[in-house]
Amino acid sequence: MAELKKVQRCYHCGVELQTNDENSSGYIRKEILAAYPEGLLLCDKCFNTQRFNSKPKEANFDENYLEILKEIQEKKPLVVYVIDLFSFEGSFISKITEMLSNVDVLVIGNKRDLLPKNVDNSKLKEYVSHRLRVSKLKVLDVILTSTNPNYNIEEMFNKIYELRNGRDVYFVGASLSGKSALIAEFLKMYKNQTSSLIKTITFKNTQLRGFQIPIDDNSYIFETPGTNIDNSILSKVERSVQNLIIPKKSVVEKKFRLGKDQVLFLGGLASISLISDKKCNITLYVSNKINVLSTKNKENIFESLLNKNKLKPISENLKSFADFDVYDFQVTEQGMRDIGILGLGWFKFKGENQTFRISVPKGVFIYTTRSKI
Ligand SMILES: Nc1nc2c(ncn2[C@@H]2O[C@H](COP(=O)(O)OP(=O)(O)OP(=O)(O)O)[C@@H](O)[C@H]2O)c(=O)[nH]1
Ligand SMILES: [Mg+2]
Repeated sequence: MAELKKVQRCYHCGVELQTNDENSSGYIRKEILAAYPEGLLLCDKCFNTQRFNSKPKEANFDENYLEILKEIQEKKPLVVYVIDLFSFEGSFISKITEMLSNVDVLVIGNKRDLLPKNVDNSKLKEYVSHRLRVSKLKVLDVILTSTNPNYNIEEMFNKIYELRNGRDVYFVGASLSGKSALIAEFLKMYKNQTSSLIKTITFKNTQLRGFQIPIDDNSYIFETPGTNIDNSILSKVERSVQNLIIPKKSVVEKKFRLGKDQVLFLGGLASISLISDKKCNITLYVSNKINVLSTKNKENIFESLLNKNKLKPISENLKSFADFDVYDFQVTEQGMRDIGILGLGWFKFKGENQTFRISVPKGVFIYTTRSKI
């Protein structure tokens, strides 16, 4: 009689599993297949797209951008590193900071207007400077700025002229950090006293374009294109939701006392809960357009609140809890700490060996640092 042999297929997409070709459909590693001969298995592709909950990843960036960094390494200009103070950690892509490590850097902490007014500017500057030095950048100075309304713009340009010492100046920084807005403000005060014109250029060996502004007959300010932040929540939601997530004015601090079995929903975009026993105070910094709902944690709570229209804003891309990565953060450090969700905001608390459980849309970066403010 013919022998029946079961074909092993992916539990999610149904494709036949195979262990030979990583680049063809149905691939699964030999060891996994061997370890679970009778298991319900997923092919690699489904594992990565459906269940994947790996370590938070750095953003990918356009490899062309490395060519601009090489140019900077060769020319040793003054680099003006623009950082969005509200979405600070998005600026630290290790390959980029590594390539800037031998260059003079003036750090601009932009969007100061989005942080509460009562925040101590000198402590904030110290924090920013420390964070960049940890990333091995050669920080000459830090200036906090805003273009909305204008704050310290003139100081920034005086500082650039002082520090550049006849050299070119490169504006560098993540997309949306405010490079173009700062340069637009600068151009309002700028008088071209050279024989060259302001023009857009294509950077050497790339298709990347930016502005070139003459400062004297031998040197220029270059505006480089921003590096993409594909691990920010902004890259995971639709335009209308992005508009609610990006604060338009100073964020209002929100204080909560979290107990075990309680969960905070930041709209339908993320959640924070406490796993450890001892109650804990947290202060949350997110756009004022995000409704924060505090509720008792129970099974299927996300779907249940979603169906009852209790969460605002929500995204078309986040319809079930399977669309989220879930992380447990066991806090081992003492003192004031932040846990942040890139692009969305962060919360501050006192480190006391707590464990927080955070859920974020798949692929969104989360981090913990010493408290910023
Ligand atoms: N609240 C606030 N918003 C700002 C500030 N500076 C810029 N923005 C806003 O942030 C967004 C991005 O600013 P851009 O100047 O286009 O940023 P960029 O760094 O040039 O971005 P790329 O060109 O993508 O690299 C815009 O919506 C600006 O209006 C600021 O100081 N405060
Ligand atoms: Mg720009």
